[in-house]
Amino acid sequence: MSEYILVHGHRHLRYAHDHYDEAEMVERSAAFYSWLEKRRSVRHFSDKPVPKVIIENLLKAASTAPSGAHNQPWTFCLVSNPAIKKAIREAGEKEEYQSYHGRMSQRWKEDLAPLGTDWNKPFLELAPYLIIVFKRVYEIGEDGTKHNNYYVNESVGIACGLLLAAIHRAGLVTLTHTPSPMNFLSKILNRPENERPFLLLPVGYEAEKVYVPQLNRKPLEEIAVFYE
Ligand code: IYR
Repeated sequence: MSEYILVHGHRHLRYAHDHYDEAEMVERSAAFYSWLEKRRSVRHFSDKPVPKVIIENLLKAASTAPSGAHNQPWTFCLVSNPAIKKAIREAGEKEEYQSYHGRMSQRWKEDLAPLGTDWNKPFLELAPYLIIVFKRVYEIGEDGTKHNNYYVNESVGIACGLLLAAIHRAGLVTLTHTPSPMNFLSKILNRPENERPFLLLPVGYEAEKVYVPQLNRKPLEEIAVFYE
């Protein structure tokens, strides 16, 4: 049993993080940045299968995210079943068709033009796995009372960020797909009332000879303000 103290009656374990000399910290942080910098949203997938254990590891990594009161307010649904993927694609494309043909403003469509997106979403069937992330807005106690979770969007957003990094680290690709409205996912996956769809991530290998939009990331001067 590791060393512990009691804080208001709750056990706190001794914790020591890894340390490096400053030169190594500079090197490690720079290397991590240049590796993350290579991550891109990819919209064209291969149907090459991905071992399930890899997907399980990705989810375990995502679920290390901090969350409000450590409520861990997320459920990850993994879809590899072709019939369910087809149902998701059909329902999703129906919504997207309506979005691209009326619900989205002209300005929005112009803003998306460089990304080359449209209502067609073949990746929903091609990618070997779809990860559908649900946020758990509340939990139901044993006596049937509802308890709201804390900072649900922030918590689930952070978990999704870690998931993106884990997918990149494994050598796989994804994109953050947010069909709108998303409630068809609750229906198809038969999710309970306390869960709401948050994000859909197709996961797999990129198609052969794939292209991604040319884009620039804002430089540090535009994203950070130092108060020294
Ligand atoms: N949900 C649509 C539209 C879309 C919206 C944004 I903001 C994007 O960055 C990309 C797409 C779709 O998935 O095509």
